[in-house]
Amino acid sequence: MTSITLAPGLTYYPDYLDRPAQERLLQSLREITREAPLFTPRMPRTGKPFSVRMTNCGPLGWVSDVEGYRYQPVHPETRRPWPAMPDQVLRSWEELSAYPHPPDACLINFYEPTARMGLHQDKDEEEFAAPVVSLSLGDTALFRYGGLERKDPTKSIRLRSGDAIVFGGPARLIYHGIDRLIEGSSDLLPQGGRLNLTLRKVGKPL
Ligand code: MD6
Ligand code: FE
Repeated sequence: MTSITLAPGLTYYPDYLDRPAQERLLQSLREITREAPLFTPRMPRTGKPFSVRMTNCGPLGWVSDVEGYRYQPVHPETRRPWPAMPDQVLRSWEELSAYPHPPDACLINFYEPTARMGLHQDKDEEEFAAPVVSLSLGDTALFRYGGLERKDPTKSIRLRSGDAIVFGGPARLIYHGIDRLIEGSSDLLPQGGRLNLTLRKVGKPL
């Protein structure tokens, strides 16, 4: 397994999932989105829709609407519990997180070719001792990351299908976002676009 340290706590694993593993994960995600359809999150206060659609698996899911950002145990539209996390996802967490408890949330982001995600920090969790583990499938994305303050200088890397990144330790709260996709860069998703999974430990361990 190749790992590249991009900054203290920020590790990049190019080609972490080989093509058969990517196809298995995609199949699991198809089953998850049948149970828990992709929804369009909205910005707190303004209600402006995100360009990315989302769903979740695992005990908790991240949602955003006019009321704010939060984790909750049910889908915001169906009101049903989120589907279980696939074993493959749990194994990736065990391999990459160096954290002794399982994740309790896996956010699934789906990008159409023109979708993007503005610079943000992942800070709605209680347990910052656990990293966030990210897996990418489908079209290549330009991923931007900076420092602990929004104004800090940024760098960008391309995240390709099968790549993993881990945000932990001093990088756990750095700003990051997706500038754009490179359309047609992967043939994994028949209609194009990109899927990103972020695995998190939300609550403090018991
Ligand atoms: C994405 N990723 O790759 C968006 N957050 O589509 C994230 O927002 C992210 O990749 C925390 C840690 C790793 C990430
Ligand atoms: Fe994030």
